[in-house]
Amino acid sequence: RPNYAVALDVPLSPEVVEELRGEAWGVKIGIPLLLRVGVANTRELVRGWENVICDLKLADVESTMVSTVEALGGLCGGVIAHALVGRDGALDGLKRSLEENKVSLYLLVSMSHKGWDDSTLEAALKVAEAVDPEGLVGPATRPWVLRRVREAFPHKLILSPGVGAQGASPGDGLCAGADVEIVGRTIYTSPDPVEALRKIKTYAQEKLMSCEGTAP
Ligand code: BMP
Repeated sequence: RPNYAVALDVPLSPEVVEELRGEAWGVKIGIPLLLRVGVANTRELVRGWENVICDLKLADVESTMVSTVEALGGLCGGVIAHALVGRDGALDGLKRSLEENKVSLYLLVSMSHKGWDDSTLEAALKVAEAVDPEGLVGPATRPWVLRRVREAFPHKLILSPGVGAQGASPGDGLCAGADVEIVGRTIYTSPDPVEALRKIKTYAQEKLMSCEGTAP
């Protein structure tokens, strides 16, 4: 069954968010939503979700990353950081701190936009192998990259953005080995976000049945 994370970069009504909860694996929140409505309202909005992934794209020294997550006061079930900041003085300490608070770490090893330079991919994967996070983030827009991430991490959770507004089709990420596709605009700009997510899932389900490879 296709798993989705809703990228809630703008607020939707609590009723719609609650309905989306019944259809999605998780919700991804980040700087746009936190700045728009604040931490307290964000917490209210995502109450009850099993997987709340805080996408702060952390890419800093350890103390700043740890302090940033602490400032969110237990809001996050998972946190996304850039793999390329490396371990010593950065991700090792972040992971330790997250573990103490039972928060999962997801490492971003490649981004979905055109300008991302995948000559850094192997370096990012090497950092990720050493850090041993809960999961990875990689692009649905470049399936060959996702397949490489899956090859490097056969058993880790892979989250994949780029479906919809950025050009990948529902199921592209899943067919290339991702466990969860992340979708924002196609859902939150729709007049009926819940129906939009249902349609995406139906499309992905059909694609999953016909694609080969490492689909979950
Ligand atoms: P959309 O479906 O509207 O393109 O949203 C994708 C979401 O995933 C956004 O929240 C974006 O910040 C995030 N994202 C991305 O698009 N590409 C990446 O490589 C990593 C991301 O986290």
